[in-house]
Amino acid sequence: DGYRVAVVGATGQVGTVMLQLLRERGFPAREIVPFASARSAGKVLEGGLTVQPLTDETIQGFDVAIFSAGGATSGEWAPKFAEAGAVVVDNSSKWRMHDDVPLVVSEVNPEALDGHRGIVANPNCSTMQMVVALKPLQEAAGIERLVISTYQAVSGTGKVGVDELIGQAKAIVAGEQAPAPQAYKHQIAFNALPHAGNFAPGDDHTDEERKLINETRKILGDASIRVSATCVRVPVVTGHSEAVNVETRRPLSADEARELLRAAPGVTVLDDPDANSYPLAIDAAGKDDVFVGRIRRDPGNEQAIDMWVVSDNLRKGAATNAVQLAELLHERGLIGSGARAAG
Ligand code: A2P
Ligand code: 11C
Repeated sequence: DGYRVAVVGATGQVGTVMLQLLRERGFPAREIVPFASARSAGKVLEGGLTVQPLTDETIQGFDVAIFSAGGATSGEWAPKFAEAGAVVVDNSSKWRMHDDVPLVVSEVNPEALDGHRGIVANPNCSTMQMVVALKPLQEAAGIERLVISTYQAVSGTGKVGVDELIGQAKAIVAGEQAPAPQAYKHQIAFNALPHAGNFAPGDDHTDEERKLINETRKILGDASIRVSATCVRVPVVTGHSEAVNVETRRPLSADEARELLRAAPGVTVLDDPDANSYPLAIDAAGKDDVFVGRIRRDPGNEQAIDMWVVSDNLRKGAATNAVQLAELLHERGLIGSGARAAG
């Protein structure tokens, strides 16, 4: 026995890791079915599974469906899977801010899953890793305000981002003209772009910055937290880094913050400046934890702490948390159409 599980977007960067984690972590599945676009239907994946197309027939009979195939696909197909009886864990931004959709990080607000009505949302990667590190500080001292600068890897954009960075870097190192930017507005190799995500018409913040502001408040359950965010794309393949200034509501020393973070689930503290020890994207890549270092008092604010937060954006930032949510749904008895909150 076990569940029948769909992975939608199974050929993508995040979907590939989802398939791997479902097996590695021993999720109780009797069958895992990969879905992708019609272009990939029939393709046989590593492990021998054949990619299915999304049709009204192929989506029947699932207990759980984990999506990472973009907002448009989730908008159309997540409700159909839910209607057909599956609980959907959706990694796109499509449903995150809907009032009746829980937005959940496994270490932070697992109880929010209890009210689900068929769709639960996985947060944006830059938000995800930050709130894992913020939760213990919030519990101890409350959070008044956050000032965040991100240094985001190109894999957050998808395979196109990775290909573009490598292609430009190779050309430049070989002394050739770099190929013109396509995934980004400007050259990403040997550069830093203050433009992660997209600007909606008339908005001076990118959608990535808006997600950091809005999703953080929803997950931490405190709409009064003030958030300032600047999201920057850097020529790193995997691993988002973030400089976070945390103003607490009650005093909290850097030592107390360090101890709280050492004890927090899903967090590894690497903080020994004398030994040049602090989290690095290349070390976090391939790991599931959120790494925190450079924990120190803000010299300009008695009640604020600065820290550096790094995690693998494809793992805890996406696939790992999605699989953890499926595990929590199982443990909490929330899979099966009888387990839904009344509409
Ligand atoms: P496909 O490989 O067939 O294009 P990434 O973010 O790494 O680019 O991956 C995106 C994932 O979403 C891929 O698995 C991709 O499938 C899938 N996908 C994209 N568009 C659709 C669609 N219209 N229907 C189903 N899956 C889609
Ligand atoms: C990035 N955070 O690094 C994005 C990728 O809302 O899930 C994920 C976008 C999202 O570009």
